[in-house]
Amino acid sequence: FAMETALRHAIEQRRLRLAYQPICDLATGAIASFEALARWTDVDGTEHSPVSFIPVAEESGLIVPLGRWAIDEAARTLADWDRQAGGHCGARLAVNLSAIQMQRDIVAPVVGDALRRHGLTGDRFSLELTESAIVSDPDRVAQTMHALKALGCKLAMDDFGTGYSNLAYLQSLPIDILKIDRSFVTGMLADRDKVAIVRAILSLAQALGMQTTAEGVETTELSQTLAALGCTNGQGYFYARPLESDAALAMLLASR
Ligand code: G
Ligand code: G
Ligand code: MN
Ligand code: NA
Repeated sequence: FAMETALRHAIEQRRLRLAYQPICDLATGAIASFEALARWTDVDGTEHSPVSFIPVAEESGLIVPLGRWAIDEAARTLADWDRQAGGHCGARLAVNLSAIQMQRDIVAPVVGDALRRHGLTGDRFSLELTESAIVSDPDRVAQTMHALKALGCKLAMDDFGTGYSNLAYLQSLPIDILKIDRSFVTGMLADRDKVAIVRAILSLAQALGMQTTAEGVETTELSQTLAALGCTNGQGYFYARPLESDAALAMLLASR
């Protein structure tokens, strides 16, 4: 329970922060949006990875306050970036939603409140969810997704291709973006099976009228190959690592 207690205090004392990783148009390199990723530096200086603290948050129920904080913090940042840019800063922010958060919280009203509080329209946000959310409680998740769409938000399926669900949900749920999991992208230039999977995902997305984001774009060759295959956007170390807010805004302003 040591990590749970420390995480509870970190949330209460607002010691979590968000890092922002650009998602770029593969053809032009223009920044389309940033994914907001939770970061936690403990009081003793330890940097905890979300890979370890998000599961603790989910098991303990802390994912509800953590998730609410992330949504509000992302909206606050976007409003701040708009102020510093002297108008619409030109980017959208993507926030991750966990399956358990969607079961336990009323996510759409929470997003609506954050948008209102910070004077933002819903089209400035996208929400990333995983197939596990859909499997866990399909009716509730469908309702939440439609409510988020009614706010004007975009919806992205995260880590696409790695879940355990069937594909039927793709035709019934209002999904705008498929994020191709990094495991298919890493090493794809030397692996015809991976290329085949990426092609299949791209063709599925195109047929369903969805945009695509490739995760794990680490090289210029990957960005060019993915663009040539018709993938819309890319995210990865080739463009930038997750950045502190100031550095993310500087990159955005420099790219305009
Ligand atoms: O880049 P990074 O190590 O930060 O991300 C690791 C994992 O943690 C990713 O799967 C990411 O989706 C998840 N993650 C990061 N921040 C959040 C968050 O605020 N909420 C949820 N639910 N997951 C997050
Ligand atoms: O599950 P999700 O895709 O939200 O996870 C994002 C995670 O991927 C974060 O841990 C982030 O730091 C990491 N990440 C982002 N871009 C790259 C990349 O180009 N290569 C690798 N290896 N990891 C990346
Ligand atoms: Mn994500
Ligand atoms: Na994720």
